[in-house]
Amino acid sequence: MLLLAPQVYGKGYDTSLEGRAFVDEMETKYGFEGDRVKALLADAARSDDILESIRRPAERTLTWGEYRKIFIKPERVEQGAAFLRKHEEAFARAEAEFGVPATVIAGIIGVETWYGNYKGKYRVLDALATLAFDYPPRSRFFRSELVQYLLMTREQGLDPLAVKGSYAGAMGYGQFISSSYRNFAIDFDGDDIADLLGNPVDAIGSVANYFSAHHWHPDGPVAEPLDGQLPADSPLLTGELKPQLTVSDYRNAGLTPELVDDRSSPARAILLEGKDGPELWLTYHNFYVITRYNHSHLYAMAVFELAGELGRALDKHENNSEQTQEP
Ligand SMILES: [Ca+2]
Repeated sequence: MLLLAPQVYGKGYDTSLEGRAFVDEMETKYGFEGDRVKALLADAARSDDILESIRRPAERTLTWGEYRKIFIKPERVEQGAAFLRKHEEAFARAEAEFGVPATVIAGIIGVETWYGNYKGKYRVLDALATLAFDYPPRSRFFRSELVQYLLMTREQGLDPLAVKGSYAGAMGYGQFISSSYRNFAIDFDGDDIADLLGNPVDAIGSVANYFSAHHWHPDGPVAEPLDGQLPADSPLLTGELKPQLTVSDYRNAGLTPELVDDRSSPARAILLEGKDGPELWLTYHNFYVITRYNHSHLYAMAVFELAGELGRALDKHENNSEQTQEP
């Protein structure tokens, strides 16, 4: 009896079963030319680098102490302060319009791309095709992002072969994924184009818009360090990113947060492995909002701390300018 060899459809994503179904969907559901989508998939290259990166994100392999060191360093603070001063008007407008502090917006762009200096080295098409068709654990999500990417590049008049981004297909100053680009990118400099790839002003407005849409509370607290400790298995260290307890629960356990008077405010304590040992923090609603950008409390803490450093750097700069202006 002959054993049937597994059917081979060729090497490119255009000839695999999933690829052909994708082409059909783009044609029938979204009105793309089938041959055009097929050609794009034929051009898309599978990348082992990308598969390796998605399996080992820094947020899951590093301690807070190690993670913090990457993002909170003098050069990143100095360049961030310069970025804030350079785009002062756009930051002020974003703050006024969306209620999101300039330093938090700059903190995001600083952590994501070092203020636009590293926007990613992979072709977004390669990243999304690789993860959509060769990474089963998240193929649904990335297949959907690949659909969104083709829609986004069509809407924005971009060449889908040309855009570069991260290993996960995130693009531009704020590393928006395709669905976020379509939902939250705004034109913020008045030229009617929402360009997050090359226009820092549009990126500043769009990051603020993203936070506002995810219910950032203007003037709300983000996080504060707590004196005292909790055992690692304490029920007060809840697992979910969204706060499940309140300030009251933590006060009742003898902890003394100071930022919030309202005891019914949602809060979540987190225990971090810092460079000098364990750090206990109480995080609030706005900290959770930062995790809507990247689902990691280490990420949110890095943005929060960088924002704090940027605020101090700006104050210092202002004080120095005032002193030099004195007669
Ligand atoms: Ca624009």
